[in-house]
Amino acid sequence: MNRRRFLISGGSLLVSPAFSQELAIQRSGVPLDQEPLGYDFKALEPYIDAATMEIHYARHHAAYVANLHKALASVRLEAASVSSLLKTVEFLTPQGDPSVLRLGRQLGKLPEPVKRSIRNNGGGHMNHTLFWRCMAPPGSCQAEPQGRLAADIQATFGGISAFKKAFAAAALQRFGSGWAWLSYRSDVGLFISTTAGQDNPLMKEILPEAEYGRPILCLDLWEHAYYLKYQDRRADYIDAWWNVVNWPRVERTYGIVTTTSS
Ligand code: MN3
Repeated sequence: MNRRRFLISGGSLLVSPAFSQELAIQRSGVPLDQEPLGYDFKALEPYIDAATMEIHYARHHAAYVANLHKALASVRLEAASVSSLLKTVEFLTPQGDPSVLRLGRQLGKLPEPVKRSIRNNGGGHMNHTLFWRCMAPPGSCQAEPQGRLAADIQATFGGISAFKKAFAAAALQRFGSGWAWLSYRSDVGLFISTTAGQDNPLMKEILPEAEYGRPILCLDLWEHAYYLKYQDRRADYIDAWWNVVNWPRVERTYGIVTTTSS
């Protein structure tokens, strides 16, 4: 019996109500509108300040959503979710081959500025949704991963401290705006990567193969995510951010991505 089959058949421990609910969310994709934030703007203090959270969620993220809707409306395009839209992301680039999916064919024919807007704003909307989901008020949950995720982080990176160090190093090396990710792919297991702008590891067709995967944890590296409190001190922001990572949620997402196909 291979590992995946074992996890499915032996996975009764994984099926908590939160897991089932998040599996349903994962299957339906990221909706086209903003989810309510699961905590108050001030809840991540003192590590992420309330003003930054409010501006980030209610203005930056909201603007990505509004601009995505504007782009879709300008060409009368309808999509079930931002996930379904970004599955066809190859059609949002000049080299996209418009021959496979109906939505893809439609996207392939759109004017370049609309395509660019869908990639940037759709990516921005999806990335921020994942980002809010993987944070929680400090002290509200365990401070380190447990169980299988902890074991796999140990096996892959040599432990949680070594993982944090490698993740921070990657995040510091990303020049300008972008994101840092911990993702999973069945043939490589866990890996760290970064993306530019609002791209993400699900954008298979436009990323180098080594960077494609299913994200379980992400960190916003745009200055708007930390400048008010940390100014140019990105390293301090990253250090502080570990205090608000929602490890139980990240573990459940890991459970989902390692036991379901994408
Ligand atoms: Mn942001």
